[in-house]
Amino acid sequence: MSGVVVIGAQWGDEGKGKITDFLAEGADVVVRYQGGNNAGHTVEVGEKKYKLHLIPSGIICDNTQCVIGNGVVIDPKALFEEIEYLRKEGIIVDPKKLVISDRCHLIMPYHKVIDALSEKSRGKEDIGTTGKGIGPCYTDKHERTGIRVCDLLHPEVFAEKLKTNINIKNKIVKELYNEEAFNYDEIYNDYMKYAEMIKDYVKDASVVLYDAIKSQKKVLFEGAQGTLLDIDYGTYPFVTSSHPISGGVCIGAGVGPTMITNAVGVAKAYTTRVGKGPFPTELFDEMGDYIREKGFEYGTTTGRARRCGWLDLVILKYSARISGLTSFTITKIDTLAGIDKIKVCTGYELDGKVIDYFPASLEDLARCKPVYEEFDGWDDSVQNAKSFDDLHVNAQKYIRMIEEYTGVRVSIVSVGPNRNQTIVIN
Ligand code: 2SA
Ligand code: GDP
Ligand code: MG
Repeated sequence: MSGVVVIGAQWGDEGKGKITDFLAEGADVVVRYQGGNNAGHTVEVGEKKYKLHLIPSGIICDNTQCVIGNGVVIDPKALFEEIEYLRKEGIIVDPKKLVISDRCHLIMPYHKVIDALSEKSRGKEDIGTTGKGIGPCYTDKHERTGIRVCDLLHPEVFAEKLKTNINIKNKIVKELYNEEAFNYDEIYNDYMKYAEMIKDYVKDASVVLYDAIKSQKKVLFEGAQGTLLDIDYGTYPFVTSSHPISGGVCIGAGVGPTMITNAVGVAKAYTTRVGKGPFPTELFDEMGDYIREKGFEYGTTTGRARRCGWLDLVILKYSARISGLTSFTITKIDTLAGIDKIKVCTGYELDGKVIDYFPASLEDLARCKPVYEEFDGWDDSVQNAKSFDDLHVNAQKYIRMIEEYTGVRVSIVSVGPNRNQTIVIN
């Protein structure tokens, strides 16, 4: 049995899309299990660059089946725009290649409006969401008023649930925000068109995955966002509303924990974050700007500038524990090229003591001062390296240092955005 999960070990954008595509060549099925089109996963193959949001990165590989698990929230408009975009790029997307769980919750137009309004109402304390309606959709799921893909296929059920929701949402936006009401007929008609478009893709995805794993197929689970954006384990409340950690797979794809054999944590050689919230190793100086420009650190979905900082090993150790990581993939080694002295955070000083764990309380975290060690840098030659031994000796030391600190081996090093700029360490 072989189920492998690829997760983000930091605040997202670690290069999960690139690594999932790389590993997908040896996989039969690639699965998304949480999040929605807030994600932006980039895959570069040859001269082509693809940006994926909702569809698993395995779609680029010809013989890989893709599954959107029940834990994902689907904006049907965004889904069909992405399918259209991929088709224009010559990628086949049909019901044989893509399966969508009947249990996925639907992002509705009112979720996007409420996302924007609640961000506005938070003022300076806003979360910095992507504005895709993710939080309000998961809120309805847990409130038990959500509308699922299976409801779309039963128009009378959909109509009933939509009516109830519109009544509630209209009250909220009118009374609380003094905004325009939502129009039932408009939304109903649009979603009935989506029902027709989606119906052939819809299955009980958990059964598809169970059968695949039982018949010895290789299944890859592609996490979106990252550990520190997890609703339970992240920097709450500056998090997303789902479970990007490896444990999210069981709930978000409907597979048992015994079916997952490996968990790969993807981490950049430094740290980035987009949106608000604490970030202990953040750089506010020219070094931060250098990393942003060299690494082209701008949001794949929103285009927002990403905040940049040094590698934080406390975070990597935390991710390794929470997700039971069996290996790390370290990306963007090439971005740090040209920096003379590279700093790495090995602990936090909290009230006079050095700790090596990530505190739950943001108030404690705010008092943490990173403790740094300094490493000698390397040059641009790393982007042409084809093996670990080809890497500049200081880059090799950096990788070994990560393994030593976290106790988890590094199995892949990425030295550029392209699929062929990937080194496997045996
Ligand atoms: P949301 O929209 O409710 O999930 O936002 C809540 C927080 O989660 C963060 N978040 C992300 N962080 C990194 N990358 C994401 N995807 C895009 C990318 C982001 C973009 O690939 O670059 O383009 O801006 C992602 N999605 C959600 C978000 O910033 C909030 O901090
Ligand atoms: P994801 O959300 O984790 O899939 O990451 P994103 O696609 O949002 O952001 C990662 C960015 O870094 C993308 O533009 C990738 O093409 C790029 N990338 C991935 N790995 C590397 C690498 O090793 N070096 C460089 N220079 N870019 C990389
Ligand atoms: Mg991303």
